[in-house]
Amino acid sequence: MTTPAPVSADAPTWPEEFAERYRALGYWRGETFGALLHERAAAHPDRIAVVDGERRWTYGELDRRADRLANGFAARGIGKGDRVVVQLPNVAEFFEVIFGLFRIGALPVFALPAHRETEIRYFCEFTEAVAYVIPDVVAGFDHRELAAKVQAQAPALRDVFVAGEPGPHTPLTDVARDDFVPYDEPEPSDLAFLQLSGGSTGVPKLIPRTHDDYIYSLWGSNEICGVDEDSVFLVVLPAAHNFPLSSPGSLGVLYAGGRVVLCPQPDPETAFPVIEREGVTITGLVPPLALVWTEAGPTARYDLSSLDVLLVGGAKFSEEAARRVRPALNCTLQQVFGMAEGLVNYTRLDDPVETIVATQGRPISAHDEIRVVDDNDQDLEAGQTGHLLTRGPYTIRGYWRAPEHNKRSFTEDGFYRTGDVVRMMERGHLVVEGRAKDQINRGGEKVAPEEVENVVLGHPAVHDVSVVAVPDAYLGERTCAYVILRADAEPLRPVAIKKFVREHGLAAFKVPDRVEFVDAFPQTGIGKVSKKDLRTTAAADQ
Ligand code: AMP
Ligand code: DBH
Repeated sequence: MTTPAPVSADAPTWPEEFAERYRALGYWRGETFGALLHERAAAHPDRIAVVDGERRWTYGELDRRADRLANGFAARGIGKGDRVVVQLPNVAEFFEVIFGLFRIGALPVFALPAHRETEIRYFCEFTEAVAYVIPDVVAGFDHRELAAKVQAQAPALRDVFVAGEPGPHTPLTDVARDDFVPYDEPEPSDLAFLQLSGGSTGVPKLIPRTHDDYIYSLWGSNEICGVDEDSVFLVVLPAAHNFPLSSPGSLGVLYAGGRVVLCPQPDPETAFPVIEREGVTITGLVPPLALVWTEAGPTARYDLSSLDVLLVGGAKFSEEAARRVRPALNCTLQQVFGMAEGLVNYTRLDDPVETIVATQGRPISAHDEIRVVDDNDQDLEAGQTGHLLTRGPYTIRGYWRAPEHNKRSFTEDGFYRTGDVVRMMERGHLVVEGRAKDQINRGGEKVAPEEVENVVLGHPAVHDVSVVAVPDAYLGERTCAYVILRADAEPLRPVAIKKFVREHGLAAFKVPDRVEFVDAFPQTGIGKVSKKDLRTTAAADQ
């Protein structure tokens, strides 16, 4: 078993005075995920916790399953602080796996189902993951083949566990054991998992979250979103994403003793009958999906009357679209502006309609510190538009193993530079006005241009490339790659670049939507590529 390095070596944590304050204020309750599932299962063993199609697991069953996996993981030498990449779609196994890992203090690394070889290899190598948990085949893609390739390149990766037909790997069902295998339990202040950042740099950043801080964001969200033991939450977005996981998400609902229902696909034809059948009361969507649901709502053949609250976030939801939610779906809209790094803002259920449709909400906590600053980090007058900096009881103080990047992404006194440009309204609500970070928000799916550029540059015919956002009515933004070919290269078609990116093994949402060949890039005064001018050209050429 590996001995984990102290947390402080991997990521900066809260200075002791802040930690003490957050405990004294009652935000950090000294709970761990493993222990809280035990408690809920003891209090109401027969209540349903997770529904996946015909499968219905009670709290008792989820708890037993997590225990059996914890024993099995421990028996295979997985222990406290070890990293395990978890890439599962919206299936019940996701919960037994993560609670099994939480219990032994091993850290799930939350990959998304869309991630492919490049991302997975990076997560496995960078985190020195000892195991990787996958489904068998999803939408025609065989995750077992990808796992075999990655395993050949990541020396630390001992095990691949499969929820389904295992192929050459180990079936998850073989891991579970009834006999107790001793393990070291985590402390509430220990890391619980590594979440992913949408990022703006060449490689994704890993976000270290502790039991204490994340659990606060859960019960804090529950209070604001009205989640209690009668809540039925539909997981429409990928379960591992921070939004459906924690805002208030599946984990918030499990904390409250409610019911989590997994939706395999996000379209109304799939989701609406599940809402009717399970009496779903609350769910969360990204703006493009919210548009599709609002269009389908009025003529739906299903009874959606159980739905009380629709959370929309991940990208800016236009005021116009926001106004349509209640008439179409007869539920309360709650805008949510959050980030896996921490800070989450919600409009309140009893806010005036104008606030609900025209702002992205205010922070969970009275102790979320918000600063809106100019380019020189000087605080602006109330109501002015500027960069959002934040610090608080559930916002990280640094990314995992990224000391250089942390110097840029955090101020000396620990504020996270969100990269978002906001304006604060009188009662503390934030309006997202734009973005300073080099990131493209494709309907809630974040694309770091630099990561895609690095891949395109590997094409033998490419001299240079610049990836920018193009406005899009449906997704908000799409991606456009401007490519300069080598002087001696044969002409290429755009599809060749797209194919190259896909074959390189990047998630499909990162493949450029549009590719334009140019002879040169517009330049800024000092000769840098002017992404601003490229964006203007891209928008005009649509
Ligand atoms: P990540 O850091 O990858 O978790 O992505 C979080 C980012 O998504 C935020 O910093 C914002 O740029 C964006 N975002 C999330 N929710 C909203 C929202 N409701 N409106 C506008 N942008 C949002
Ligand atoms: O976009 C996000 O990352 C996000 C959006 C809403 C998030 O992490 C969250 C709520 O918690």
